[in-house]
This record gives sequence, structure tokens and C-alpha cells, in this order.
Amino acid sequence: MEMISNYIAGAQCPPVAGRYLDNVNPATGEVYGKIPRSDAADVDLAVAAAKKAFPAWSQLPAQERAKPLFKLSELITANLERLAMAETIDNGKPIALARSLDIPRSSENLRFFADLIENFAGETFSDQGKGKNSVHYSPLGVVACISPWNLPLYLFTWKIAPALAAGCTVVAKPSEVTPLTAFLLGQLCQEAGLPPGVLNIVHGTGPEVGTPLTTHPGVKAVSFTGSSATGKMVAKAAAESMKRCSLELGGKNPNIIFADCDFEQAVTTTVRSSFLNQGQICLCGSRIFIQRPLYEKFKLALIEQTKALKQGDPQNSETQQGAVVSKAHYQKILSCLEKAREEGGTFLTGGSAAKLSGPNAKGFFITPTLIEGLGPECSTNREEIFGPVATLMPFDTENEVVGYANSTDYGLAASVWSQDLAKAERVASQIDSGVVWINCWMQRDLRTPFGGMKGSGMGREGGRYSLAFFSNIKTIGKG
Ligand code: TXE
Repeated sequence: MEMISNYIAGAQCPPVAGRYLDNVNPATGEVYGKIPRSDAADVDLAVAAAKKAFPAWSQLPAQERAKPLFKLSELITANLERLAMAETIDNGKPIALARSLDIPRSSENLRFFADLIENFAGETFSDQGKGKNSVHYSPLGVVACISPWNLPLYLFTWKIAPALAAGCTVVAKPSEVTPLTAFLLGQLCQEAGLPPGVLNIVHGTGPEVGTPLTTHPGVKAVSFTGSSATGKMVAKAAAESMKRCSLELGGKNPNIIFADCDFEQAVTTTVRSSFLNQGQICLCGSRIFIQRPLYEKFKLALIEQTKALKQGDPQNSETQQGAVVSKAHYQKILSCLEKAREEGGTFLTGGSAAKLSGPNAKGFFITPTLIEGLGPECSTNREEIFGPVATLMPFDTENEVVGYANSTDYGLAASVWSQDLAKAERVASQIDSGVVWINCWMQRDLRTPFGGMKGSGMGREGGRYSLAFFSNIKTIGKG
């Protein structure tokens, strides 16, 4: 039984109240561990530890702060296999994905921000008769980083790395659904040379740990990634005590396929962008719009490649589709599929639970699903499902498809496929989302700003944008 503890003031410690939650392996449906069911008392201890560590950490030269972050990055790489297997057991994702995406990107997150802070400087503005102005960045203080279950260590490190690099001390709360890799990272901090209290990890539920964290008077900012519904609660709580707030929320991303696209590349990438991580990435393209002359040919190719996806035990390196993350999420997705039936959808592939055998017989598996015949206004095409489910819709003109793309309450990401780059850029400029990819998907440059519009959140993460979020920014003007 994998027993997890909190990581506070540089030590692994049990929850004050001594209560625990079950940790379930979604590929077997079995309880395989226990995680602290922490509460406000644990959050108080963590914030106090972070507060105590802040003066020394924030006053270190950037080059000194970068050293333990570089070392932690190296330790993640050195422990890649152990962390990848832990992520797969906790989340249900294929081990090949954890090995190739989740853990390498977690290491890169730390390395990237350690490197960036070494070269990060304020700006100075030349006189021009208005005196000399200089812009100074200083660490905010104790901050909260709250992360979701879909890319557990990847998004956990994506938040804590810039916060620590900027000189803040952190109380981090991973999802109670996938706590294991954050726990294992805490065990590496001492070896990395991260001083006690600089990073604190408190496990538990949203209401019992998240809320005390977002309302705590000692916390100066909250960086949150998760659902739009929870994001609104976090924003409200943070506003009460004037905390800075960054929200990376849900998406219902359009994937626009023009008839003049590179057919093979568009089909192959669309299968990946629809079903990678069982469709549990907020960047997944869940609404596929195909220009009418290409619709039937593209549809047949999509069906063929989707049916060829290898679904099975996530610990098997051949597996391409693993389990969805929890029983609750499994049931939510199945109810969305029922809704799609009621709304008149035609199921081209999948549409039900997948029944596996052996140790996976009780796992939470859903067959990769493609649906056609639904209009843009139905709930299947407006609400986030966050599973291996995508819909196909034909379109004729640019204006028509831009209207469809912008017809939801979300605005996170989009893809546009056309070999006419002028047209692709014209369409991209009209789509209400934080990021648009042309003839590619999820190509991430960590220096660029990342985030959503509308119900997909507020604020931007990435490069200088993350460091600025975790900094007080002051202008000093001299006459
Ligand atoms: O979210 P939840 P989940 C979205 C994705 C999906 C969801 C999946 O689209 O909708 O996140 O993650 C904690 N106060 N994105 O189900 O429930 C909770 O314990 C403070 C978008 O985990 O919102 C967990 O640690 N915290 C994203 C975290 O919030 C609270 C990328 C998220 O939980 C809380 C990834 C509260 N009241 C997923 N309630 C993007 N846009 O980049 C819960 N939590």
C-alpha cells in the first residue's frame, strides 16, 4: 500500500488530523494507496514554513536560486522510469506517454525557468526629457500553486518552477486524484538542495485544502489549473483577500480542416489531438470541422486510424489508449455519450465503455469515440467532455467555420489545417482563443504566453509572463 505524506518545512509529515483518502489505480479500479486528507491545520503549517523560508530564499541571487532547480530537473531525468510508472499507475495514461511527454516535460519545466531566471532582468527607459525610469521585479512572497489530474507532474512543475525561480516560496496542492508524482518529487527536494520550507506540498481535497489555501491571509497569489467551475470559486476566494490569480481552465477546442490541407498530416495529427491522454488534455481538439468536399474522405480515414488505436493495460509499452482517470470521470463521460445519443448523434466509432480482461477487467476504459450529425448548438458541442470523444461537422465557408469555432463559452486553443497560409492566418486571427496552431498541434515554445479567453481562464503562463505573475513590478523614476 503506497502511503503518501505531506512535504512541509523540508520533512515528510502525516496530516495533523490523521485522516487519509484512498488512492485508486484507474486501470484496475483497485485501491493501491492512501493519501493525506489534510485540512486547514496542515495548510497553516505549510504557509508558516513558506513564510519562514521566504526572506532567505527571496534574497538569494538568481544564480543561487537556479542551482537547486537545475539539480531537481536532473534528478527528475535520473528517476524518469520510476516517475513515469508512478504517473501511469496513478493516472491511467499509457506508460509510453508518461515516458515521452509527462516526465521529460516536468524536467524541462524546471530547467527552463532556472535558465530563464539567470538571464531575467528589469527594463530601463532612456531619458527623453522625462527623467530616467527603471523597472524592478521583486518576489511576491508565499504563493499557492494548485494543479489538476490530467498531466499531474507536468502541470505541477509548470507552476512551481517559475514561482520558485522568481524568488517566491510555495505551498502546492496537487490533485487528490493523482498525488503520487508530486509526493515523489518532494522526496527529491532535499537531494536537490532546496532549502526547507521553500516548497511545501499539501495533499487533500479542494474544499478541505484548496479553499483554506486560496483564502489564507499569508498567501499573496494563486496559480490555478483545473475546471472552469472550480476556477470561478478560486477567483472569488482570491478576490476576497486581493490575491493575484492566474486561471488555466477548460476548453472545447475547434480543429478546422480545409479541403486544401496536407491530408495525411492532418488526419494523423487529428487522431492524436483528439485522443492523446484519452482526450484528457485541455488542448485536445474535440470539435473537428471538415470542409465539405473533403468530409467523407477525411471521415473514413479518421475512423480507420481511430479504430486502429491500441487500447489496453497502460503499463504495456504498446498501449496507445489507457484508462480515464477515475470512476467519477468515467461515469461523467459515459453520461455525455448518452446525451449525445439523445441529441441525435451518429456514432462512427466507440460510444461505450471498453471491457478489458484480467487485471484491467474493473478498470475505467472508454472506447475512442467519433460522433457526427450534431449541430454546433447542442450540449455535446458546447460543453467540455474531457475524454476520448470528438465530433465531426462539415462546413463550406471561412466565415461559417469561424462562427462555429467561436460559438462556445470557451476560448483556449484551436488548430487550422490549410496549405494556403494566408487563409490559415486570416482564420487564426479571427478565432477567440489564447493559442492557434496552423498545420500542427501542441507545439509548445515555453517562452510564449499560454492561456485562455472567455471561460477558459485569465492570465498567461510561460516565459517572462510566469515570472512577472510571481513578481511585484515597480517603476523607479529619477528626475
Ligand atoms: O479539475 P478541478 P480537475 C481542466 C480540464 C478539466 C479539469 C480537469 O479541462 O475540466 O481541469 O481537472 C482543486 N478551491 N484543465 O477535475 O476539479 C482540486 O483538488 C481550490 C484545464 O482536477 O477543477 C485540484 O487540485 N482548489 C487546464 C484542482 O483544484 C480546488 C489543463 C483542479 O481540480 C477547489 C488541465 C476549490 N474550491 C486541466 N476545488 C488548462 N487550461 O491548461 C477543487 N480544487
